[in-house]
Amino acid sequence: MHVVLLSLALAALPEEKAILTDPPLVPPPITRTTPAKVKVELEVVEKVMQLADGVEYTFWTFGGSVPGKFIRIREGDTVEFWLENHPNNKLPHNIDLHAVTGPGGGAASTFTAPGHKSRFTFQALNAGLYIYHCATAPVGMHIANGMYGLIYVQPKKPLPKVDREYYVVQGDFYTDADFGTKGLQPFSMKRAIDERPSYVVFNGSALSLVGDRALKGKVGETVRLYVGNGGPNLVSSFHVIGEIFDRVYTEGGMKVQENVQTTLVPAGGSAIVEFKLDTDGTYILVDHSIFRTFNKGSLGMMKVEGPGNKEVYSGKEVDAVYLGDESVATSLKATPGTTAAASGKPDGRALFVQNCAMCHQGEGQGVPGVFPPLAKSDFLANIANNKRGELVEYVLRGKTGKVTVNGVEYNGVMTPVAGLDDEKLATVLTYVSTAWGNKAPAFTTDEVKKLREALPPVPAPAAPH
Ligand code: HEC
Ligand SMILES: [Cu+2]
Repeated sequence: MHVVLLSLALAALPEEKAILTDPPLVPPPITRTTPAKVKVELEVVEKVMQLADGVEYTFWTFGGSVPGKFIRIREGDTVEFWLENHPNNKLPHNIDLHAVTGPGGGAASTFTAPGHKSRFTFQALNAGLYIYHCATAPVGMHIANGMYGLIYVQPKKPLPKVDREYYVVQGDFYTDADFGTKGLQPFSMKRAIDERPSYVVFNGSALSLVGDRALKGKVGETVRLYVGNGGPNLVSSFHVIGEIFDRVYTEGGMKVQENVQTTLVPAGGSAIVEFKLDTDGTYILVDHSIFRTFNKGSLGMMKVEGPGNKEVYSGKEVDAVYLGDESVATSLKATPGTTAAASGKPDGRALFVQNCAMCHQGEGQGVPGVFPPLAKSDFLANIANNKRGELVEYVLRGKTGKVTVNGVEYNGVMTPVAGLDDEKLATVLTYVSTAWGNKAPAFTTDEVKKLREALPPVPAPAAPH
């Protein structure tokens, strides 16, 4: 009796085909108020794409993109799911949808060889935002190659309307070569097992959400991000620099948390975040495990067009010289460890480590793109030989603007170094001029004294306006 009723009910459901979208787009909200039978067709494609600028990788994908296509259905829908494995592919694949109630989330029922397709049917019992992923052995490798995406089971009572919805999924990638090594990079099982990714990116590439591909918005609009983390290993501390999430549906469920700075997105998990665009500018999506952002690619952008709101955010209002507290500067002069005990004379290496190495690094090698090298620097050689007063000025007054060192341009800020008397300054300048094979003449205390006296006067602090 029950069986008959059930099949009658199934037969009565209206049928439709799900709209699937590539990241960062999300299918339109479902406006139906009753369940339907929804057909989803997802094709597995193995293909080479860019992991970063000039870096190629053979991705395995659900629908040709990483993450795979966004699937949107409604709570209570019956889903007829088709997995198609393209005949040009080399491997069998399957799919485990976390939105599925049933063994393996569909994995065993969808195991499909190249040139075949499989079908299974499930009922979407629980609303929420769910990861789907391949679960074919070696599972970690299939996920690491990009086989994940999001399926949103829209609640019967849908979330409030917003102006824009986007789709962003983080993933970690494992190549033998370090970040940025050009060319086609093979997967490294060793690094994957060690959980030492060379890339951590949004939407399958360090380039996916930057420049022309940045997410877009306008002041006054509301935005909802469907955020996922494919892993396979890392947990994401998802943050948007310059925004506060007005609402977060933590872990992609139904509970709302308000006013969140950073939300944790587990591997194989999700979050829905919402915020209003209150003023203009570029907002940066990051994993706040921040070396991943600056050194492994987890950086995306959202460009918000004006008119800006100066009451919400003024922009820079004052840029004045700040001389600090004289007593602090004086106490710094007595910093221990900068004087070699035996001779009483300051030690150049120690002074360098204490005053310069935090930026220019321990062997004067610098940090690419940020701090220029002092070791074998043609720029340093030039000023230490010919413009010795300028070098004194750099250390005492700081240095901004462009400098070109060994053909590479830097445009950073060197802050003034406090607490160096003439003897110590001479010692540290001698050290950097002669260490690591550098060949500029040494600085004497007398010379530094004269150069210091010859410096232009410090401009009076500009009055704040
Ligand atoms: C807070 C970080 C920082 C500290 C500390 C620092 N520098 Fe620099 N330094 C920089 C940056 C950044 C530049 C590039 C400035 C620019 O782009 O205008 C620079 C540039 C230089 C240059 C010219 C470029 C080159 O590589 O030859 C010299 C020389 C130099 N610093 C010497 C020193 C010495 C000596 C000390 C210690 C007494 C020191 N710096 C401390 C950040 C720092
Ligand atoms: Cu697979």
